[in-house]
Amino acid sequence: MAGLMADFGNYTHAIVRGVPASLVKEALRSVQAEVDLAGAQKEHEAYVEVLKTKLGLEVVELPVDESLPDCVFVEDAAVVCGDTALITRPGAESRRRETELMKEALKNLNLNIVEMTDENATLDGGDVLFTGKLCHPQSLSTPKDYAVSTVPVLEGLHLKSFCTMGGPGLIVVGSSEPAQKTLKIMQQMSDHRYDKLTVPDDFAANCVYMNLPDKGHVLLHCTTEQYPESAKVFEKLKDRMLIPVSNAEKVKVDGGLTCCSVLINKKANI
Ligand code: CIR
Repeated sequence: MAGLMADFGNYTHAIVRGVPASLVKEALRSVQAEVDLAGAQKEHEAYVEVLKTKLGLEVVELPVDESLPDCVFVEDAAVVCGDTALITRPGAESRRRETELMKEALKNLNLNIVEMTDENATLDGGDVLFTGKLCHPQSLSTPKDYAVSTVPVLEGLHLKSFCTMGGPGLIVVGSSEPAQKTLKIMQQMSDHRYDKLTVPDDFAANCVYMNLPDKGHVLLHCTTEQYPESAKVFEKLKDRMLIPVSNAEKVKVDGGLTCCSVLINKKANI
């Protein structure tokens, strides 16, 4: 774990997958909403462009599969910690096959693959928050060699829908009561002390932190158009390269910024 902590936020590769047309009608969602396909594809392309061009990550793009309406949300198919990748067993039956190409891609990147063998267990990557010190999954069985603490998610789809890392030791969390309560439980369960940054909108707490050798601290966060009050909070973080990224369409099917990539540090296992 010590090596992982030193490398927190350091990534060389990202795995992404495009937006299928089937997302519009068939992607799972907690609230009925009309998704504009072209808009969703455009904002996803802009997201991938940030990873590739602005940040210089090596991006592996998996082919879109129309039979998997939620396949753009690759985060849920795997949890990568250092040179080990856990292939998940997503809770939604309709999402289970998303792991097939993800597993191949992670194998091709020479990561050690761990699979969930318990047919009764389910896990979505969006439920696992790696803090650099400890893993906080929403539930259930993860490989034994990770230090984990389990937290109940009182509201919202995934743990990371309202709670992510904004930097080493800094947890970004939404201001709703359930979000704050979840964080409190997380802190009570952990020996580590975290700083907290509260943003007014729960979904805006879903941001992506990186620490890249030639860029320093980087934060992909919500745009002013989408969440004006939360964007103001991020804009105060002067020591980071701040990159506002829109997900106005994908959020209609509960997709946040972390959901659209699996980030990997290949330097860990050259
Ligand atoms: C779902 O409901 O499963 C997808 N429509 C959205 C998944 C978003 N993933 C995430 O928060 N990690």
